[in-house]
Amino acid sequence: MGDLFLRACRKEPVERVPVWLMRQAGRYLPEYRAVRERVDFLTLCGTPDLAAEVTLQPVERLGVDAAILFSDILVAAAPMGIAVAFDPGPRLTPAVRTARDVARLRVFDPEEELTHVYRTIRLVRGALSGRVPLIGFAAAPFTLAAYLVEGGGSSGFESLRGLLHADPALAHRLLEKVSEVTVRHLAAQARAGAQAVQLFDSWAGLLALPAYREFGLRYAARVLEELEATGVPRIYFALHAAHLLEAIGEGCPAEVVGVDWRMGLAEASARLGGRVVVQGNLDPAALLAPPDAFEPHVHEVLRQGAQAPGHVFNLGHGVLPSTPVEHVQSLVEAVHRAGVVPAAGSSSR
Ligand code: 1CP
Repeated sequence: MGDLFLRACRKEPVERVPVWLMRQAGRYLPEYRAVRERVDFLTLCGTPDLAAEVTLQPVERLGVDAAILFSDILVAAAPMGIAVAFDPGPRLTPAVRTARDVARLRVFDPEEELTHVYRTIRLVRGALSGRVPLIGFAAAPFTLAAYLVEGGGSSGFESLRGLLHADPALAHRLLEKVSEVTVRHLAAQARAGAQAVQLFDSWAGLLALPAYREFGLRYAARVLEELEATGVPRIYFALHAAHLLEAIGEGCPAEVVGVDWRMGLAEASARLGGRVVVQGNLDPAALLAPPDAFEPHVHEVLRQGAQAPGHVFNLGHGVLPSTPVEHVQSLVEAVHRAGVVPAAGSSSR
């Protein structure tokens, strides 16, 4: 049972649909908030004992079928030479705008600079002792580049989008460097014990299809391709990406593709080409309502997921901080109850 999630990623038979949740370790959990009262977010990410404790919290509380490393997509920016702060949104200084800025970015050795992340992974694997698998993650190159060029969060990331038009060659040099860092960081996570990896492309949806192919997909695909040798399942998640699904299905070497809540999983799976396992996609806002109200939506997600070659239940994006923890518990129980997959050959499927 401990490898249910990994079997689902590999399209192997499963007795029920596995479930984990993006941002399952986070502010909706009282035990997470208790840790955060003592330490700030970056200290938490950088302290293996605490990061491991927080990674395990949702496994203990919810009984999810996978753990996800507690870290952040922006931790890879600091060793590149960019100061990262959260107040509370991210602030990256200096912003990367010119040829000189890009040339100065360090393509570093993560085994030396991000040792704490891999130590966290080893601690978590030891504590889990095979109960559920551990997922590692990083940002897709376009998404990390968006934060580097903007110097922080943004709703439209106009700085990077402007750069793609003003100096595409410079944007490519930036994406090359970010891709190399990302491959190294994820390969090191797999070596340390991460049993699957997810690439978060949270801002890919800002691009039209041609720009996405050139600046988004190309680099995400390169990262995932280079990770094939690790043997761990690769998950690619792009937000707001309904218009990009055909391109992702054709060009993205991932075993699993995450889908946000804006499109049904059956249609998403068909547009992806019907070959990959889909992950998702309950609207995170559904969990703000009581279980009676969201359970029909859970069943609908499961019904549609059953039409794909494989399904990992998740939300369409991260758990919202204001979500009542009891609702999240009810969700996991509902998926565990309802997501039973009929044995092969059974006529009910
Ligand atoms: O105050 C706090 O405690 C910090 C809130 C928080 C948390 C819990 C941040 C700041 N990051 C995290 C953890 C985190 N981030 C995880 C842990 C594992 C889990 O899912 O449980 C993961 C996978 C991420 C990934 C991440 N960080 C993404 C990609 C996913 C997504 O949400 O689209 C992004 C875009 C970030 C950047 C980030 N980190 C934190 C914030 C507030 C933001 C968003 C910044 C913005 O406004 O652009």
